[in-house]
Amino acid sequence: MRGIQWPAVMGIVNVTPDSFSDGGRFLDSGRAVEHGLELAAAGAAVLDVGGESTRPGSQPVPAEEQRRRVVPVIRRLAAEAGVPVSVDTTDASVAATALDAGATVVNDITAGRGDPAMLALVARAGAGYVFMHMQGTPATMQLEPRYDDVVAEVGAFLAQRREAAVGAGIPDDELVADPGLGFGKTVAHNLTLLARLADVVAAAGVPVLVGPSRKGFIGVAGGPPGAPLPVEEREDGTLAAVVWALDHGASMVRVHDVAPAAVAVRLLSSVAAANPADPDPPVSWRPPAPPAAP
Ligand code: PMM
Repeated sequence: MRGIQWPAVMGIVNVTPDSFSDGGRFLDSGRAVEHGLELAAAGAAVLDVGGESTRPGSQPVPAEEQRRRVVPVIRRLAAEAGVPVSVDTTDASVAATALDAGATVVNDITAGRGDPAMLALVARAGAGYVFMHMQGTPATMQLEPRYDDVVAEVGAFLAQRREAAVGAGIPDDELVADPGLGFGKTVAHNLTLLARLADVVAAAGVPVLVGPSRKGFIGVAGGPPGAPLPVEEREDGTLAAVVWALDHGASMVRVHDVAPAAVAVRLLSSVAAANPADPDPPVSWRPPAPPAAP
């Protein structure tokens, strides 16, 4: 994803009636635009606009309806927000219209498996591409998630989808990989992926995005035993997960509440800069490698 300074915060703009934490709040396009502008002012480096809820049990939203929701919002945010706009969709026809309206990044939770036209479209458009791991589909993914080794399987999947994306013509520097917290994973799977995030980053081979914001495992792991926090009380836990992820190699975090995450990015970047001799700095803060000699 070119032109992004790492690590970066992706701000979530859900133009949906039913997303799990903010469904219905920004369905009106004027309110969604206002919200996106606020997130950009709070420090979002990218605004991710979606018109389809992917909460567990949700059903696909027809492309026409997704377009109706996201295109006016993307058009205005691309013109006014001063930061890149991404479209959160698995449908290449929605992505194409969004790119025409000014989006420059596609966030695809199926990593190109949902629509065979997606990778070629992104390559042709020269857009950035976030590709995510998901076991199953949103309709079924939380019924019985199973892995022998969640870190190895998610890492291998991301490496394989990176190859598919590069093979389709998307260059490595446009790619961002995402282990897909909450997408076909138990609480234990999500915690293991965070605990061993450095292994996921190493397997992916491109910058990694982590999206813990307000998800169920934050409520379970962050609440008292047996009393998970409700969705409106998961902001502190989200920030804790953001700090952990940034300190273990994440290059981007996707959040609803941008301001605290932006503070975390600045603070941790300052801490890392205070020890330039650190032999093992977080991956995302390593200076870019110098260009190879001709
Ligand atoms: N989570 C949601 C939606 N889209 N995209 C990526 N790349 N990573 C995520 O973790 C992710 C996503 C679900 O959360 P939301 O409905 O609040 O946006």
